[in-house]
Amino acid sequence: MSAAVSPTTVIRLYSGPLSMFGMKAEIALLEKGIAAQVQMVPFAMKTLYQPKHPEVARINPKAQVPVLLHDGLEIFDSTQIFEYLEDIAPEPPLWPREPKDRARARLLELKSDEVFFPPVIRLMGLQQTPDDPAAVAAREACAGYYAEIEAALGNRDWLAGPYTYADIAFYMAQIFADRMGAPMPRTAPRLIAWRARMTERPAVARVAGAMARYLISQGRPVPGFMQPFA
Ligand SMILES: N[C@@H](CCC(=O)N[C@@H](CS)C(=O)NCC(=O)O)C(=O)O
Repeated sequence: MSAAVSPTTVIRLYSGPLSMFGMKAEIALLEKGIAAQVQMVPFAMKTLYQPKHPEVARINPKAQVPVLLHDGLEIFDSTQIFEYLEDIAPEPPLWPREPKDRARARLLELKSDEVFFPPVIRLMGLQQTPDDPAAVAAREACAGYYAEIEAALGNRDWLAGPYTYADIAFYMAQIFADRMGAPMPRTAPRLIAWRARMTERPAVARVAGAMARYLISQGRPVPGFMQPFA
C-alpha cells in the first residue's frame, strides 16, 4: 500500500469514460493502492470533450485529461502523473530499480504514447475510408510496432522485465488500436499472452471493464479480449 500518501489528503483525478490517457492514471492509482476521487469529465461520442470541464481547462493549457490534484499540487499528462505517483507511493514499484532498465522502461512507455499511438489517432479519422492509403499505412505502422514488441518480449511476462507503467501504457493504447481496426495479429502469440496476463490484473480489469460497459451503453463494439468484462 501507499504509506507515503497521507490519508488526510485526497487525490482527485479527472479522467474520461473513453480516455486512454486518463485510464493509464486510473490503473496506476489502483496498482499503487492509492485511494482517489476519480471524476469523469463531460464526454459524448458526438461532441467529445466539449464543453471542457472548467477545472481541466484551468489547470491544463491543453485542456486535456488526465489532470491530478493533490494537497495544493495540480498536474496534468499521464506520464507526469506516473512519475508523481511513483514518488509519493514507491511501493509496489512500477519502474524497474536498475537505472538502465528504468530508462528502457521509460522509453517503452514513451514509445507507446508517441510512436505506436499516433497512427491509431490517424485511424480514428479514417474509419469511413479503411482503404484510404493513409489508413493502410497507419495499420502497417501498428503491425510493424506489434512485430517489434513481440520480438523484444522474448520469454518475459512483462514488456520491460518487471510489471511497469510501460505495460499499462501499451495495454491502453492497443485497446484503441483494436477498436480502430489495427488489432494484435495472431503472428504475435507472446503479445497476445501478455495481453491476457494484463487483462487478469484486478486493477486493469476494473478500469478496462468500466470502459467496456461504457462502450456497450453507447451501442459500440467491444474488442473480443474485453468481452469477459462486458
Ligand atoms: N499526453 C497527454 C495526452 C492527453 C490526451 O490526449 N487526453 C485526451 C483524452 S484521452 C483529451 O483530453 N482530449 C481532449 C482534447 O484534446 O480536446 C497525456 O499523456 O495525458
